[in-house]
Parts: sequence; C-alpha cells; structure tokens
Amino acid sequence: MDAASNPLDDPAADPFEVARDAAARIAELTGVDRHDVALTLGSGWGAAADLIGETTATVPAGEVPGFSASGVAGHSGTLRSILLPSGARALVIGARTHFYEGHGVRRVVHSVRTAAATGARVMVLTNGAGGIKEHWTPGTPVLISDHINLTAASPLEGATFIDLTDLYSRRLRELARGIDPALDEGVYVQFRGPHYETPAEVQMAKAIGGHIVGMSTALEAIAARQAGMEILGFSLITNLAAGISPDPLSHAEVLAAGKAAEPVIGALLAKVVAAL
Ligand code: 8IG
Repeated sequence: MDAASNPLDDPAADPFEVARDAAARIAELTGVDRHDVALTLGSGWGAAADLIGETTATVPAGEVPGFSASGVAGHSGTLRSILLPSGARALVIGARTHFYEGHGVRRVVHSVRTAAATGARVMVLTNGAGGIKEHWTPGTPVLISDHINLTAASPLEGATFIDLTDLYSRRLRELARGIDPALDEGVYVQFRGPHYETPAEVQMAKAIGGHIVGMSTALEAIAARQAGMEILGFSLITNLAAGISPDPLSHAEVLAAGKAAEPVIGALLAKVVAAL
C-alpha cells in the first residue's frame, strides 16, 4: 500500500475504524485471532523479537491498512506474531512512524491503536534515546517513569480528556526491576526532531525535570492509555544528549551503540515479557 492510498490520510476517516480494519487484516495474515501483549521495538531493541518466543508469522507492514513501510535506517517494516513460552501471543511492531515524518499524529499512533484492536492489554514501548544523566553510558537501558511532551501535538482529538497519572505503569516498572534490580528510570522528553537538540535545549529539558530525550514514545503512550492499555516504557540510552558529552552526535554512532547493546537488552526484554 503506498502513502497515497493510506486511509488515515483521509481527514474524514475514523482512525479507530482503520485500526479495527488493520487488526482484522493482521488476524487474517497471521492466523492469530487475538494478541495479548504488543511491543514496539525501537533502535537497538530489534533482537528481542527473536528471544521472546517463536515467530509464527511475519507480515510486511505495507500490507496492513494504515501502515506504511518505514524509511528510517534501523527500523524494519514488519509486524510479527510471536508465540510466548506461556502460550500467550505477542504482536511485535517493527514499523514505527515518527512524528517528524510529517504524516500527522494519526499515522504516528496507528500501530498502538491497532495493537489495542488486536486485543493487547499491555503495550511495551521501546526506543533509542539520548541520556541527560552523565553516568548513563551508551548501551544503558532505562525505564521510563513519566514523560514531558514537547511536540505541541496530541493523538487525542476534540474534547477528549484522558488522565495520564501513572501513564507508565508502576506495577510493570516494579515487575521489570524485579528482573533487573539495576534498572534506573527517568522522565522521557519527546522533542519533534528530526534534528537532535542543541545543548541549550538539553539544559532546558533537564531544568523542567527530564532525564531522557527522544522523538517517539510520548505520543504513542497517550494513545495507548486512551485505548485502555497498561504501558511499559524502555529507553536504550545510545548517546549522551547534546552538550552532556563534549562529542557531537552522529546517527551512525547511535546505531552502533544500539547494535552493541542488542543481545543484553533483548535478553532483558524477553525476561520481562515472560513475566507479564
Ligand atoms: I537514538 O539525543 C536518539 N534519539 N531527541 N535526542 C533525541 N532523540 C534521540 C537522541 C537524542 N538519541
């Protein structure tokens, strides 16, 4: 399905109806009627898919209504159905649409709404991000405890007032720390991107209570909460945020840090998913 035919680009479309259509197509293509948990795997987290269970179906995202194949290096454009050792089914989303791509918030949160429509009650959101705490060396996974949304956008339309207290479930964070007691946590600040922050913007993020800077997860978490899912958020710190380290940021270095951390964080995520 090319971008021009994406049903979400029609302003008159109901995004929840498109999500239900997408879930029906996923059921058809995977042979799995209902998924229990969904995971979005961001930069560095891709290896987890192979560690959490047996992949029973892989679907190119472009075959599912509302999705488009991702154009960003390091983001694979597939949806996978995985049978967990417990017998539960996981939907793994390897096709994230970022806000900076400019296709609108409906496209950004479509994967989350689709996950909810497949039946998932837990949404695991992962990303690669910049760290503001100096002791977070590249390759450190951290739990997201809360977020600050600096995109000036929302996936909610109209007078839809949704409570975001405990958005990143305390219960799930404690469960994750039960598996790795060394896991630190922090407040995720979503910028619009795609440029990285200036050092002054990173100091602002720090001053307002942020610890992690990224370009993806906050908008998705809001949509997941609207859909009634319980949310677990993980950032892989692939770089220190601009100005925290004296070195400039490069996308190649970010990808390399993610690659190096893959086996460790993949194993961590597999254990967490097994315990959900
Ligand atoms: I990977 O330093 C990655 N994603 N905004 N800032 C922002 N997003 C990021 C960064 C970063 N590193």
